[in-house]
Amino acid sequence: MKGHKPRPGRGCGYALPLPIAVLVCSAFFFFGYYIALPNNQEIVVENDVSRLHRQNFLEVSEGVTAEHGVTGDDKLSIIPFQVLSWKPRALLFPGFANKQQCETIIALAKSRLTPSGLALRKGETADGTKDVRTSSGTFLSANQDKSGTLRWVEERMAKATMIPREHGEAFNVLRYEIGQKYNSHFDVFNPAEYGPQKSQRMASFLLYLSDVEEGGETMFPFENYQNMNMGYDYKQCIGLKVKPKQGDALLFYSLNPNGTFDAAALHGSCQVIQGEKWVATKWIRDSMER
Ligand SMILES: O=C(O)CCC(=O)C(=O)O
Repeated sequence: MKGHKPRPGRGCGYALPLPIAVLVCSAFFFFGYYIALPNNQEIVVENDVSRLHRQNFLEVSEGVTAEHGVTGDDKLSIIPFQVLSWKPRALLFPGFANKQQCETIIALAKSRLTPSGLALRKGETADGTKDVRTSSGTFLSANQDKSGTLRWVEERMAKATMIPREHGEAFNVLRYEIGQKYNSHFDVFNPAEYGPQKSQRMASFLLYLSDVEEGGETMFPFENYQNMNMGYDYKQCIGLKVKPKQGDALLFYSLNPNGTFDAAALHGSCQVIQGEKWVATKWIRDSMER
């Protein structure tokens, strides 16, 4: 062993020709790097929303699932979200659905549109409230959609909210043309104004089916309980504004965790200034009774 010293110019200290030594050392380096990253491809995907947008990459099952109960999933669902507000509790799910899914829903709704209606308070008339909501729309249930897209959206939404899909009303698909809007309102029905209710709309889920060039934001004028004492005009487009983007979904809760109404959940649609807005709304009830 005496005098056994690595010779200069010989990679890794062995008597190998230099190009082979470089090759062998690189192979060891990349092998070591690979095994030092166990199962973390999914973590990279989870953080890469733009890649999720491109691939509509929704579920993975390799090596990252936990033991689950009878009604659980054997796959890991990746549903990225951003908390937009705690007052009201509002979340945005970027890239919830893909372009093709949005266009399938628009195509299904397009030939069935009629002027949007309103639930009337005691003493109100359809004529007296016709400027409150000027969009057109239609109700669609998942079993009217042979492509299965609406069913897919419902199932994914049930996972994101952990509220069973049976609590959802039919989708209300809406189209807003230039100048059209929905004045601010609550989705809950105050029994003092609307009469006795069997259940309440506890949460609302909006899937934006199109981009809008300008305007058409979903607004929350009382976000963080602001603007409540200024004699707010329900037509005004102020507060937290969520810009529609095709495929993104917005979820907000109208009931507080203790079941009381959240005043910060007042919301509406700003008027469309340029372009056209398509959105599919699903109201989620606190019980299956209507
Ligand atoms: O179109 C929107 O952004 C809001 C829709 C809405 O408020 C509703 O359908 O209750």
